[in-house]
Order: sequence, then structure tokens, then C-alpha cells
Amino acid sequence: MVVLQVVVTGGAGQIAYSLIPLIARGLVFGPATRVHLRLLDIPPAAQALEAIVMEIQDSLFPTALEGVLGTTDEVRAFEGAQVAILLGGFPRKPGMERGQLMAKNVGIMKRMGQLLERHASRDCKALVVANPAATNCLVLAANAPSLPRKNFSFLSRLDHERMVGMLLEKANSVLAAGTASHAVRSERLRPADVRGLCIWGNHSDSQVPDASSVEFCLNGNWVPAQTILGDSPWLKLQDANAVAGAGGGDYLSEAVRNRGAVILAARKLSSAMSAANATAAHLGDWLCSPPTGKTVSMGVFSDGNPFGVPEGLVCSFPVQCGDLSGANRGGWNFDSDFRLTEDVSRQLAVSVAELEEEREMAFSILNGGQSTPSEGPPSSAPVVVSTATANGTGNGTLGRAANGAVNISKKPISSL
Ligand code: NAX
Repeated sequence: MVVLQVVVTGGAGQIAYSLIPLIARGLVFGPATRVHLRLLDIPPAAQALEAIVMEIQDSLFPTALEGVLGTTDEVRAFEGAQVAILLGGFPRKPGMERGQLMAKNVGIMKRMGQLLERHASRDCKALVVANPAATNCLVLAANAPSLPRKNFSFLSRLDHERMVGMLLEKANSVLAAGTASHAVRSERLRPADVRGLCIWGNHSDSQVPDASSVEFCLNGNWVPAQTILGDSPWLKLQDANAVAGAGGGDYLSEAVRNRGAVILAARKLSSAMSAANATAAHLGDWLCSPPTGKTVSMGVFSDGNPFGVPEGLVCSFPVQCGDLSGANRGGWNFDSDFRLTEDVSRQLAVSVAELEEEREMAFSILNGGQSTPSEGPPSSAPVVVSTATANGTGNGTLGRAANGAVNISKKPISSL
């Protein structure tokens, strides 16, 4: 019997609390995979970890969980790990600027990368959820240079799932009201009845929720979203700078970008249940599913991407996961059929510029004030200039934003 060694950092945090039952019930790595779970947290959380281990024991999970270790010993947690789920990080405090949060968190990620490098399995797959997720992932990989770059990813799936959920909500309410011009359907649309969307770029307010090619499966046939929603402005991509922060009823993209803030304001805590479910979906598709041809959003290294994003960045893209049992376990490919419209291309360039600034800031912090990444990844090639066509079915390459990036070090941290 194979036992998968899985380390979860931030094991006493709130996302972990929702994720652990999913893993323990076989809903992440599949019912046939036994998991040995190592929950790592920092010493102030040691008691909470102990309590979580007791709760796991009391939950009588049937078979998927082979064993659990709650620990503050980093080496024990990472020893031989085959999957690393990085939830652990320093939380945002009131009034904290992005640069300050970055300084705390990239230091943690550097340490986690060193642990991966020294103690994890040589084929360990790492998923970064902790914010700033994209730049954390870059720092993690830079400090674990002997692991393949394709083994590193960050979570943009939550934003993707939020967009699917909102599309379903809207389409089902139109169908229920019977106001769709060509569409008649009695059954509710389900998540599997939506395709053709992607979150591009950073996991931040600059992310690009792209609904330009969304289709619904209506009575067994895939139809453009407009068949149900009409030529609705709601589907149009709103400029990231125009996000009002009020909840975003007018545009889907605005609502997706604001979702984390709305939940944080209402719950006084950031999204945890949905973040755990998105983490499970990301890992399940990446590591356990047979190839389905399904396109999902995943934060991965840009190396070799067909969309013109510079090499050496970690960025959210449309990807398809490959056959993950056996030799190809953990494989994924860019979905090169995905086309960037001009609007998406322009906004992706802004998000990529933000990622480049974050990278510079992170490695400057880690190198004691010098922005040259002496311990960072190779610096990137220049941005490929857009050749997207005016009809919105461009050639899939990225344009440089006319307005460039904002200075992110003083930017308030978005609720993510
Ligand atoms: P919590 O603050 O509840 O948990 C974080 C845990 O990490 C705490 O228990 C803390 O003690 C621990 N920790 C801190 N430093 C550590 C270290 N060096 N080693 C191990 N553990 C350490 O946060 P939670 O709500 O669970 O969120 C976790 C992370 O996910 C945060 O960074 C959050 O911003 C991020 N998110 C990312 C999302 C995404 O889509 N990528 C969405 C959800 C979430 O906001």
C-alpha cells in the first residue's frame, strides 16, 4: 500500500481546519490513496495543533488517513514530503502595507523552500495558498532549485470557482425566469455545465477574470454564454482600476475581484471553506484525476507559455492537467487553444507588471535591499508586444500596458 506523505503548513489556521476533513475523507487525493498528514505550525499555535489532532482522532475518518502528526518541528514535517500545501503565513494587520506584509511572508517562504530542498522528496509537488501567493511561490521555488519548476503552483482556483459560481447563479436565474431568448431548460445548470473561463495574472486586485469565451452546456450542447445571458454588459471585462470595492454587482469581473473583500467584511475573517474546497479541487485535478481535457486556472511558472508572458514569472494561466498516475503524475500543460482578447491582453500586461514589481521587491528584501535577485530566479525576457487582433480573437500574446504598473509597495493589501 502506498502512503502519500503530505505536509500542510499553517496547520492550525482556518483554511487547514476546513481542508483536513476533505483530505481525511479521500476527497483530495482519491479514496484509493492513503495519506500521512503532517500539520506544521509555529510554537504559539502548538496547543491549537494538539487540539486539532485530537479532533481528527475523534472524527473517525474511515480509511484515507493513515496517520497524522501535528508538529512545530519543520524538519520532521518536511522529511520525505511528496506534497506540500503552503497555507502558513503572517496575517495582514490593520494599516499594513503590501510591502510590509511581503517582507514577513517572503522570509517564511524562503525558509519553506530551503526545507523542501533539503528534506522533501525530489518529486515533491508544492501548492502555495498563502499570500502574496504568486510571489511566495516564486520565492519558494528559488530556494528549492533542485525540484523541477513544473512542481510549483499557486492557488488561483478560488477566483476561478467564484467566477463559475457567479455565472451559474446568473444563468440559472435567467433560465428560471424564462427570459432567455433561445434557451429553454428545466434543470439547473451545474458546475460541469460551464467552460471557457480563466483567471489570468496575479492573485490580487489586478487579476483578470476572463469570461470572453464562456460557454454553457444547455440540453447537451455547448452554447455561448450570450445564448442565455444575452449581450449583457455584466460579462464584459471591467478595468481593474475601476473596481469600486462595493461588491461589484454591475460586472462579473468586478464581483470576482471583490469577492474576498466582501466575505472578509461580512465574516471578519477571510474565505476559508471555499479556499479549502478550491485547494482540494486544484490538487485533485493536478495530482489525481485522469486527463479530462478540462481547462482550469492555475498559478504556474510562465516558462514556455504561448501567451507572451515573460519567462521566469509565476502567473495564473489556463492549464490542462495530464495523466497523473505513474510517470506523468503532476503533469500539466498550458491550454494553448485559449485566445486572449485585446481587453484581456491589455489588463494581463498590467497584472504581469505588478508581478514583476512584486518579484523585484521580494528579492530586494531577501537580498538585504538589493533588487538584483542574487538568490532569485533568472530575470525575465522583455514582454512580447501584443499582436492581438481587433475582433477579440487575438493570437494569444500579451501586450504591454500603456499605463504600466502602480507602485505596489505602498498599495493597501487587497482582501484576497
Ligand atoms: P490563518 O491566519 O487562519 O492561518 C495561518 C496559519 O499559519 C496560522 O496558524 C499561523 O500560526 C501559521 N503560520 C505562520 N507562520 C508560519 C510558519 N512560518 N510556519 C508554519 N505555519 C505558520 O490564515 P488562513 O485563513 O488559514 O489563510 C492562510 C493563507 O491563505 C493566508 O496567507 C491567506 O491570505 C491566504 N489565502 C489565499 C487565498 C488564495 O486564493 N490564494 C484565498 C484564501 C486566503 O485568503
